[in-house]
Amino acid sequence: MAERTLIIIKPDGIQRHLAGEIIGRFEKKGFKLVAAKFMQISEELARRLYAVHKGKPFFEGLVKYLSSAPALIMVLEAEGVIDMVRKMLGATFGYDAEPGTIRGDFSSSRGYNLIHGADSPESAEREIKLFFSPDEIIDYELADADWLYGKND
Ligand code: DAT
Ligand code: MG
Repeated sequence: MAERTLIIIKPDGIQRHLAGEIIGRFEKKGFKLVAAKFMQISEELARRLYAVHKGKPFFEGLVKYLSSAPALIMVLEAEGVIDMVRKMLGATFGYDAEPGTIRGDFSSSRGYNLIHGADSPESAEREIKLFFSPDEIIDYELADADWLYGKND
């Protein structure tokens, strides 16, 4: 099985009608969607997701933001997907994210940044477990996998 990562289109991404645009970028890149869930994240779950930031001045605001309205949570699969997704997200806030990245193209806020992506294999594993049970993650083949992931050797 190839590497997996967790992404969350946060409440501002849904409210601003950007979910399709964001998913489209990952689809066109060739990542395999293996799980998805649309839900309003509870405050408790938001606290667990962002546990590493507990105690920081922005923590309570961050928890409130993430749990304020529905979000779309997905698991994407591909070799190297964790780092590729992080590059596609751009820097943490849109005001200094590079154009061409999701945050750079669609956000200019210093608080709302549209999307979350796990930052390491350890984070990805922990975060996927917070949102999905094993039977909610679907193992299947993409018909164009050779073209998407071929190595020309
Ligand atoms: P990233 O989402 O790029 O991994 P992070 O893990 O450092 O960034 O922070 C998690 C979230 O916390 C981020 O998406 C938005 C919020 N955040 C981080 N730093 C912040 C700050 N200085 N002020 C307000 N919110 C902040
Ligand atoms: Mg982070």
